[in-house]
Amino acid sequence: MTPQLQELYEVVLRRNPGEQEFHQAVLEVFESLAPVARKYPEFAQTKILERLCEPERQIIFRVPWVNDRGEVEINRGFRVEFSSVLGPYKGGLRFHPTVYLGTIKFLGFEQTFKNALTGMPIGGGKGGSDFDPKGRSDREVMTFCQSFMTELYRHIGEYTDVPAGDIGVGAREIGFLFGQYKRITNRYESGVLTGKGLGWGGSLVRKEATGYGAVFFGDEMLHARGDSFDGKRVVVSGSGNVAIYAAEKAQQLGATVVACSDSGGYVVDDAGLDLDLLKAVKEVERGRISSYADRRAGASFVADGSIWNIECDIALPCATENELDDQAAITLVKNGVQAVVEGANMPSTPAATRIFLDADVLFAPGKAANAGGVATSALEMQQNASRDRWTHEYTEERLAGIMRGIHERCAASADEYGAPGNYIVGANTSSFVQLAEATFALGVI
Ligand code: NDP
Ligand code: 2IT
Repeated sequence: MTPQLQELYEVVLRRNPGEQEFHQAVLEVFESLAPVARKYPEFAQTKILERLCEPERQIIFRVPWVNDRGEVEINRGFRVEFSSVLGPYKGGLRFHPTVYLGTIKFLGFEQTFKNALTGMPIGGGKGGSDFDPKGRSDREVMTFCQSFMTELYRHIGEYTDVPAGDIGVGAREIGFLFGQYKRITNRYESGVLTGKGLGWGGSLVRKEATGYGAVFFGDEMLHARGDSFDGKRVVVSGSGNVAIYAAEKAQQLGATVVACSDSGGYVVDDAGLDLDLLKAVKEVERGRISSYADRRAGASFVADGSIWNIECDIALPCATENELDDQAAITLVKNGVQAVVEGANMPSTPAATRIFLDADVLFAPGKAANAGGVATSALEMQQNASRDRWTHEYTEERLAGIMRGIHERCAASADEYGAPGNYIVGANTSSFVQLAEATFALGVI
């Protein structure tokens, strides 16, 4: 980092105390930007970076609701509208008990750069709540979502801010949120939320898009080295939306996915995951991963220890931030891992990332590799705006083309800024230049 970037980073630390994940996300971007700062002195003169680190708007609200026992519960709701220079704020909602402002700001910051990288007209935002949907009845989830939307509706809209899902928020929650928005506003405004059900404005392939896109990106990286997913042994962490469809596409491309996890442990299944069973356990029953192992001959469940101890050629972290630390990275490298593709947002710690880069492991940062989800959300918005409905084949082809484009932009930008093969530098510089040019063009706003 240049002394100017270091100074700026210290300002970010002072202005956002206690928000460790946000600091981490900002630092990772700043570490890539020295050559960009040298090339474009006008960006520093107009304080572009300071502006990009300060969300345009941060909304925090009370979410009161009544549980099945008739008790009042209070949660905290967030929507951080980070940047709208490229389009309406766009990004998911996360419902998880660990959520606090720092989570949402890190995710909103990452989202802004990720969305720029897609090349589509979408700004960056993120929201959520410390509500824990685990173990709640459908009625409780609906009641919570209705209360959450009763405040959120005044801040969002198809030209303003378009939320979607993230951890703990899938089609069920999006349905309850959309229903309440529709009721309050008396508008059938399909484009206000993405990740909708297929029968009421959703897009084919949106559910699969993040996981499929991550594997498409990984495949592009492997092709650049004359390799592919075919015949590879793969470990996926998590067993939610991103993990399931990353595993599905990896297996379609000829890999064997031998493990996945949830917060209670991991399963090893050397024959390759049975995805129909996994979907039945996780999507239909909303059960735990341990019950997959109970029902699958040859599979075993491990409650303690790290999934990253399992030998593999390709690692796909698809659960949550900082789930893959330096110890895990050392083990993966020792076991011969060839590529790490981040399906989750910021799953590798900075120390783990350095270990992969030093060992010349192909490394795809989340903001590039998992951008297929939000890109397909933008395709959902296009279909909503034109009241059209595309086929599965066409939509998946669009997604694959978008991931090829992101890979090309990252590779070219890494070359341009003197770090060939470094997709972190490529992603950060390419998206930053695009955001900075638009911010500069729109004046001091
Ligand atoms: P889901 O809620 O569908 O699944 C999350 C999975 O990760 C579950 O298996 C969950 O286990 C596990 N997990 C979550 N938090 C923790 C934790 N603190 N410790 C251990 N395991 C945990 O979420 P998604 O699949 O949608 O999201 C996964 C990641 O991908 C997140 O980083 C998200 O931000 C990112 N992402 C999601 C996109 C999307 O379109 N959905 C798009 C781009 C990125 P358990 O059930 O036990 O909690
Ligand atoms: O992190 C992400 O990119 C998402 N959770 C998806 C956001 C979206 O608007 O589809």
